[in-house]
Order: sequence, then C-alpha cells, then structure tokens
Amino acid sequence: MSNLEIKVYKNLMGANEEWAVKIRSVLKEKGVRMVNIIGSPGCGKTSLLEYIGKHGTGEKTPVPFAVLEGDVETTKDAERLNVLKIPVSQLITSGGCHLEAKMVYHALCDLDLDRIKLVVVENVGNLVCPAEFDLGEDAKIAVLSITEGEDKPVKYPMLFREAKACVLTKIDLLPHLKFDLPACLEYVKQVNGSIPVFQVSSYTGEGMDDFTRWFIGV
Ligand SMILES: Nc1nc2c(ncn2[C@@H]2O[C@H](COP(=O)(O)OP(=O)(O)OP(=O)(O)O)[C@@H](O)[C@H]2O)c(=O)[nH]1
Ligand SMILES: [Mg+2]
Repeated sequence: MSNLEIKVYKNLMGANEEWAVKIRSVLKEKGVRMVNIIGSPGCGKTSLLEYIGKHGTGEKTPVPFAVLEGDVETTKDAERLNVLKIPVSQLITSGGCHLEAKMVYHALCDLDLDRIKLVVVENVGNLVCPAEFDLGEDAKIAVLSITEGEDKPVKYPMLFREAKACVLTKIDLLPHLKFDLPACLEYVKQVNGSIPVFQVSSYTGEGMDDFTRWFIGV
C-alpha cells in the first residue's frame, strides 16, 4: 500500500456552473432578465447596443437596459455606451477569450437591480469559446456579420445551437459582397431550426425595430 498523495483538480467548467447557478438565483429573485451577446471580433455587437440605446423600438424610446461589457483589454466599448448614458460596467479578462460566470456575478450584483430589468452581456469577441460558458443568462444571441461568410453557422455550430436568436449584421453591405444569404439561412436552420434570424444594419436601421422588440421581450 503506497502513501502517495493524490491531487484532485476540480473541473473548471464545474466551478463556472456554480457561479452560473448563483447568477440565475439573483436574476430570479430580482425579476431581471439577462441576455448574452456573442460573436466574432468586430461583428457589430456594440453597434447593435448603441442603436438600441439611441432609437429604442421606435414606439418605446429609450429602452432601459444595463450592459456588462466583456473585453480582453481597454474600456473602449463601455465608453461608447457611456456617452449614450446607458449604465455600463467594463469586464476586462486580461487575455481571456471569454467571460466567466464568477466575474459576471460580481458585476451583476453591483448594478441597481431594483431599477434595471434587462441586463445585456456583450461577451468577448469570439465565435467559439464564449458559447461554452454558461453565464446563467436567459438567452444567448449569436451575432454574425455578413462579411464573415455564409458558412460560419456550420463551421462553428455550438453558438448557433445554443442561441435563442441569430442576428445577421451589416446587411447594408449585401450589394458589395459575394455573400450567399439563402445558403446562410439554410445553414442556421441545419444547426438550429427553431431560432429566428434577424437581418439588420446598425447603419441604416434596417430590421432593427423587429430585432429590438424581440430583444426586450426575451
Ligand atoms: N457597414 C456596416 N458596418 C457596421 C455595422 N455595424 C457595425 N459596423 C462596423 O463594424 C465595426 C465593428 O463594430 P463594433 O460594433 O465595434 O463591433 P463589435 O462586435 O462590438 O467588436 P468587438 O467588441 O471588438 O468584438 C465598426 O467599424 C462599425 O462601424 C453595420 O450595420 N453596417
Ligand atoms: Mg464591442
């Protein structure tokens, strides 16, 4: 019989899940909804939030929400939303390619959840890793800009499988690109047949009212 010490390493995802459970409990207690916006760097996530912050749904302006901004470095995105007087905190991962539930939990608890009923997390720009981490959110939203190519839903299926909606951004660029829109819609359907796909432009406002209505009603 040996006396070797046995080291046990706890599953990091398991630890994340414990924090996600705490987030769900805070959201439930306070009656707050939380959405987690995920997509590649530069796909237009912050621009969507800027548009909604400025225009609401048309009928309901402004739409009240707070944002937890995830980034590897800098407070640039938070500054953009701060200008619009959207309550925002910046979550800097210092190199990490996704947000984890522990950091989100603390930032969430620092918000005035008696007044804010919708919290939007803009995850770190990345089409892969953020989808793997449960943040206790009510919905993940997959954002794909048409400059990335129509094949991304099948090449990076996890996010599209997990998402409750897909937002196809920069649709104003369609005349200038060789982007196969019907093929893209078919690929989304192959991965997750049940989600709505919103075709939008933060530049022209096309499709934004429909998306905003869905978004605030999650
Ligand atoms: N043509 C066009 N460009 C857009 C649109 N939305 C955003 N952009 C541009 O795309 C670039 C990136 O936009 P952001 O909103 O910063 O993208 P992001 O996904 O928040 O970027 P990260 O947070 O760095 O991952 C900027 O130059 C925007 O002006 C759009 O609807 N149409
Ligand atoms: Mg951004």
